[in-house]
Amino acid sequence: MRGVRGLGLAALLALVATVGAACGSWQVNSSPSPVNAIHVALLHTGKVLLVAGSGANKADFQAGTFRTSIWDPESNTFQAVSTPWDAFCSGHAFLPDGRLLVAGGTSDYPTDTNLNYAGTKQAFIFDPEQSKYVAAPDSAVARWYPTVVELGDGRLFTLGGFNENRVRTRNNEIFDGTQWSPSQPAPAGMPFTPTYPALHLLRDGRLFYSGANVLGTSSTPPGIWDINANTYQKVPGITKPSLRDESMSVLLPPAQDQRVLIMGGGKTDGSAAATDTTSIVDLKQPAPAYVPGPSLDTPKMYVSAVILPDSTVLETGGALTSVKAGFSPVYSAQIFDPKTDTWSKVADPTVPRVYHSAAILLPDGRVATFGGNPVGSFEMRIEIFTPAYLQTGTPRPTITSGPTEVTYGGSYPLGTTQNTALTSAVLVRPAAVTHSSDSNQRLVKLGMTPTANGVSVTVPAGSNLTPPGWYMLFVVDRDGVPSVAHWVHVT
Ligand SMILES: [Cu+2]
Repeated sequence: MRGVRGLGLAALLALVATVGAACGSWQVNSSPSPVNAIHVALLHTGKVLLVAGSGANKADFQAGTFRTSIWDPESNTFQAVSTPWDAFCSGHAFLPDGRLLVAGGTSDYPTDTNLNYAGTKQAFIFDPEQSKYVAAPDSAVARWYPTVVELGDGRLFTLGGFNENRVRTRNNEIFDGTQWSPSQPAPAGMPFTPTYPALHLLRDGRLFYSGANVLGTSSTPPGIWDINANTYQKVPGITKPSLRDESMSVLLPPAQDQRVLIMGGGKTDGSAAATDTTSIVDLKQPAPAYVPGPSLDTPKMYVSAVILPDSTVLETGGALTSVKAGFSPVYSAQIFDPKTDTWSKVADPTVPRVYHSAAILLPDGRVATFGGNPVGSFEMRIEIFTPAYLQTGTPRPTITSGPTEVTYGGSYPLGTTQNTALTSAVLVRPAAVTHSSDSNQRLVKLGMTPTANGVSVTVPAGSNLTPPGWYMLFVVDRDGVPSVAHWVHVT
């Protein structure tokens, strides 16, 4: 009897293990974040920058207590970083040399007479080599909730946000690594003042505004903005345009396909429940239009979406409605396959991720999630998703040698433990995410041919497709199993 029961349990456990292997698994990290992880960026050192500033905590703001920490996911250790201004609600993007511009932030919290926050002109550059912030010139316009997009020439286009008078700005600027210069406002008649607008750099150098934003107004339709000619081509067809606050949009992998997926969203003021709808647009078309995509398995806003090295997209976390309308997290995650435009269910996370949460791809192929800000508290736990591609039981491909510096159009030998079994080599931009917004997230497919000792990879021509900077290079085998990333600097 005992033996039979033991066998039954073993069979059951085997079944559970099989199901788990198909869905991946989540694990809460043994150490919580020491700071309110509202802004999260993966540095090319492999460490993770966690930026709180005052961390949505008015008492800390008033005390001048601003925090940043560096998490090393390999040693699971944290290093405090002196933070010279309130980086809470700043915007950020990597410079071509791998340093992170952190622009704007908070100069005041809401008052009795004005419920808006006030932005700051302050900007700093985080240097991963020195593990410290270096002062940058002030921007001309103060910004709270701005977006920073890297252009193909490596300059950082910065737009949006509330200024020091707590008013939405139309004034845009460009940071060239040394100084700021003004860029023209969006065309007349285009009220382009969203906060944390999601803009995706297209192969032709124009910027696609997906409709995803925070503290939303739907008064600006999705469209393609040529910031040089200053023209704006509307992109029609998005479903539920008024429910794209705290949605997330992603340039679908590979970036060569020039398609964008927008998923979920709601209303920050809590006046409506979140949506489960998605829309997809093919921006290669001369007159692109969104078409409905497959729905999420649950309505959600505060969506986190992360490009994975196997050219799929994980979406996770979120809530059924605004945190202002109650604490209603959803514990769900799915993976989108752009080859079939379908979602697959994966294991559900266990930690709630609502307003001020974030998720990033780690260099080892796992995904880490951070933060979340229900009214009156903050989620400090870090939870890590191990995708099914790391649970196949087969050996991972390994990159044993390769270049550090690569250039557009160049071909490079990679030493790998497999050659003909590899099906793709890709570059993935390291995350710099906040508020469901990471305009610079992308995966670029490399040319790849087998060699005697590995593969030869070719970087595509054109810096708009692969803006200059540091990328994670992964090779992926025929079972979809990625290597650990090899960092390369693209110029
Ligand atoms: Cu915020």
